[in-house]
Amino acid sequence: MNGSARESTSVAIVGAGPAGLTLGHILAQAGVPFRIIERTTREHLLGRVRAGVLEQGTVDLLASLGLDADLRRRGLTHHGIYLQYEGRRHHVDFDELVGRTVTVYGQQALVAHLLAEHDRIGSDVRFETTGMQVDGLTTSSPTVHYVDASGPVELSCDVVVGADGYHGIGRQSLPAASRVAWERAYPYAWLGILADVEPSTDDLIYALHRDGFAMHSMRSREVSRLYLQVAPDESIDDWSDGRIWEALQTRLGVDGWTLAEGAVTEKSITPMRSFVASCLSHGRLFLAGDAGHIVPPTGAKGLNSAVADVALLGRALLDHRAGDDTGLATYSERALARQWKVQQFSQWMTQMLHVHDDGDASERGFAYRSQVGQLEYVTRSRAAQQSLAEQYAGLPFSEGAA
Ligand code: RFL
Ligand code: PHB
Repeated sequence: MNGSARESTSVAIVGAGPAGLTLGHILAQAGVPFRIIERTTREHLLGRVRAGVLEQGTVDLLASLGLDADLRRRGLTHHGIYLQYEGRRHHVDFDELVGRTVTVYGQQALVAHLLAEHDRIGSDVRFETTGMQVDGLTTSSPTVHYVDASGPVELSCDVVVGADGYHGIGRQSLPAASRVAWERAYPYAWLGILADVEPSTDDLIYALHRDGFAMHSMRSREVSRLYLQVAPDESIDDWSDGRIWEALQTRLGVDGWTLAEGAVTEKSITPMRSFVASCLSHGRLFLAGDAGHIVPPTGAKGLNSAVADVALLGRALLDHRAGDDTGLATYSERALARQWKVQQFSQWMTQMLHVHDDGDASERGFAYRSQVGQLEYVTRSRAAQQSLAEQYAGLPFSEGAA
């Protein structure tokens, strides 16, 4: 680009979501130069309400980087989840079944903390960039082109990391042959709210109800997070706060328990999909997080998968700096081997807990009754519960190809 400022770094990270920000900290701690280039504003990043559950492996990685101070203070340790169907609620006790727990800590809080720590250590993070393009990926010195407030920039680097989410340019920069992906859209979406009210439960409740799935999560002792299965083309304008609470009361209700209501401070509808790219690398470009794979949120795996990817990639980048490229060469295969197990779990939880509206009355009845059968099996079989607990609490980050 004519007139571009020519700059250089070692690792160019596209995207300041959980994947990009965490990778930045792994590199910072090892003294590897990097730049994080983000399209949106800092305010937009800080305003996004998304995931809520951190696996033990995610918490451990953050702790190993010294990034767990806020998490320890504000995160809520959960020993299991409730599965609910046909008006009955059953506890699945992860701690007792597999000796592990999960931590409820909002992605919003995590991103805020990771950014604040980048500010504190003086990391190179650029916001509000446009015109992102990458080239020279199969050379030893690729270039990232973008425009920021100072004008066009030509950033040469050693490695480019596409941590830029599902809609980013990282995946689009793969050659056509490597861009093959497997995908599945679901015929429903999640309507999520944040409400200023003390959670009415100790552990998260996942409920199958004839009207559709509902979930009770939380962000703190004062803030509840709740979700409802809705049609994918549903308009949020058709869901008054009153209608939302009424649906939540119906779907989450069990005898002798009350769902406390409070002021709704945020509401949005999110479509659901499963998506896996066939390859997470091309030359010196590596994809991490939602850029390479998406899961429906029922298994609470998206954010955790992003962190699992950068744990592997960070290690591989440090080995690369030390002259060993084995980790980079096998990154895609290892990350995808773990990811397919996560995909299967997320799809299984989703299928088991959502109402399927397709087919005639007999097919719908068949689907619902076999889901109830599956939930009865899971809530009565220790082996099934152990399998659920092992996967929900999180497979090892090193879980990959043999
Ligand atoms: P992100 O968070 O999408 O960040 C990508 C960043 O890249 C930027 N970007 C660009 N920057 C520069 N140039 C470009 N051309 C760019 N294009 C894009 C974007 O602005 C953005 O800032 O991806 P990352 O880091 O891979 O993180 C993934 C997670 O955000 C995501 O998987 C989770 O939020 C998914 N998820 C959940 N995951 C869990 O592990 N546990 C949960 O409980 C959970 N619940 C959820 C969820 C996602 C949800 N929604 C809204 C999709 C619940 C919901 C409702
Ligand atoms: C959340 O708290 O936002 C949350 C929790 C569990 C999920 C999905 C989302 O499976």
